[in-house]
Amino acid sequence: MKTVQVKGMSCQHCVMSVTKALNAVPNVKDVNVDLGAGKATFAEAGPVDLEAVKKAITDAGFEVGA
Ligand SMILES: [Cu+2]
Repeated sequence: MKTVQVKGMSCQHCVMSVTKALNAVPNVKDVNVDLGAGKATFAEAGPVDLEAVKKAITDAGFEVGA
């Protein structure tokens, strides 16, 4: 599992947006977004481009933490 910090989520709608964005990235699966912790975890079905993950999150209107 990979974990990325997601900043800017405030409600369940944000969770859905981030989940949807991550699911659209190739080889990302089993996405789980934790609103309270401000984190998203996912499994990899193959090589996952982390830049694509970051772009998906920022394109959805959120920030990726370090
Ligand atoms: Cu929200």
